[in-house]
Amino acid sequence: MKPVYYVTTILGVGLAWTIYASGACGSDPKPDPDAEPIPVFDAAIDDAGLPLHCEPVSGTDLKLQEIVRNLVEPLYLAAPTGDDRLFVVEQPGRIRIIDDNTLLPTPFLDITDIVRDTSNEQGLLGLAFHPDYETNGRFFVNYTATDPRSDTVVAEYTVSSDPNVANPTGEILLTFDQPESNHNGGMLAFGPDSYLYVGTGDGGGADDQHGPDGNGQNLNTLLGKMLRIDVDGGSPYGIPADNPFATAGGLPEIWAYGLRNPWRFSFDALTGDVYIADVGQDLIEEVNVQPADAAGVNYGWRIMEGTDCFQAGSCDTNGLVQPVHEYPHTQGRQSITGGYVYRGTCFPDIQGRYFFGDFAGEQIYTFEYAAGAISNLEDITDGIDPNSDIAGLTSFGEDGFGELYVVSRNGKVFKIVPR
Ligand SMILES: [Ca+2]
Ligand SMILES: [Ca+2]
Repeated sequence: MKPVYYVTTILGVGLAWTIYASGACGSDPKPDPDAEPIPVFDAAIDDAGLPLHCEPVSGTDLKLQEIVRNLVEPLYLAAPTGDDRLFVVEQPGRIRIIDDNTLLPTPFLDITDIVRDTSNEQGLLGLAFHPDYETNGRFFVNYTATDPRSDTVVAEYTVSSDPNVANPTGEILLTFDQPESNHNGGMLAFGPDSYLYVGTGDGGGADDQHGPDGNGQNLNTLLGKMLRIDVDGGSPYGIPADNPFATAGGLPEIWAYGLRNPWRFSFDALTGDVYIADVGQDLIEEVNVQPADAAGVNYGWRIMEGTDCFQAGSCDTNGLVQPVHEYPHTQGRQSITGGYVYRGTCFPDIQGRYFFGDFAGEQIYTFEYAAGAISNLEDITDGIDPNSDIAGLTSFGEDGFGELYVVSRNGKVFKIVPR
């Protein structure tokens, strides 16, 4: 059954997610017997005698190859380093495993009973595997909770003796109040420093309306921030000593601030640079890039939306970091979905290109970044197979070998491959 999509304008236009999947609740989670599996690469051998993940394929013209369909509102994909499986987050509260291009029927984790997803931007929103997952089996999730109702929770879980099934009960690391149902951020990722980074939205509503100066610029709230915590020290976590407000000036978890809804961010696996795609209000979507060690960066919201002053003709931009790329709400675009810098080995000709898209417009773009500027901005949407049928580009994903995927809210996962 094909879900029906329609546009709504709850709380005005320009909110992070304004497309509802009305048919999503009725989607059939069973694998589609008609789905064409992609061919499994013949394993080649590298110089050290180890099997390579793939045989390198040349080419810069790209397309999307469908891997699976019939997931329920998928919104993220990840994998432990070096793991052949793909782990897909379903918004209602499940993590599903794709193994050899097949969706396993039993979820890796099912926490739908404690996840609240009654609003469009709520649910199980993020997943990160510990850098040493292979030996310690630890992973982390970010969700909006049934109790306390709608609060954000970051929790730790572990794998069971069955590698395809997690232990059902986790430990809550961090929880904070959400004043509105939207702008919950939710992204989790480990940085090159092995600390866990948490993207939080400004709390929601519109115009960062809470508090006299909004939440983005308020250093005494975790909302509108990038947090950075040490899950290997302290209980339930530690504060890295070089966090900018570790001892004074703001909440110690804060790494960066001035963010509206950094729905997706990632680290370049080669350079360590962090790429933060921040969803705009009514006008501008933006991508920010900073060195991994840039602490205490102010990304500007709500003083600025992109490179415009927000709600005023002029503003004090002193000390605010400007995006490296921005685009207006044209061509149906209104909610950026950040992706990854490609550092895989299967497709060497696209090394170093950053992929991103838009949830509403469903276009896909790439650019390259160096020394504060981008180059070779390219719209690769035309290369997408029209039958690929992206409807709600919720996320990009990176597998255990650096290969990239696209996650569509209509239940499909695609791999990015040369045409
Ligand atoms: Ca919220
Ligand atoms: Ca900004």
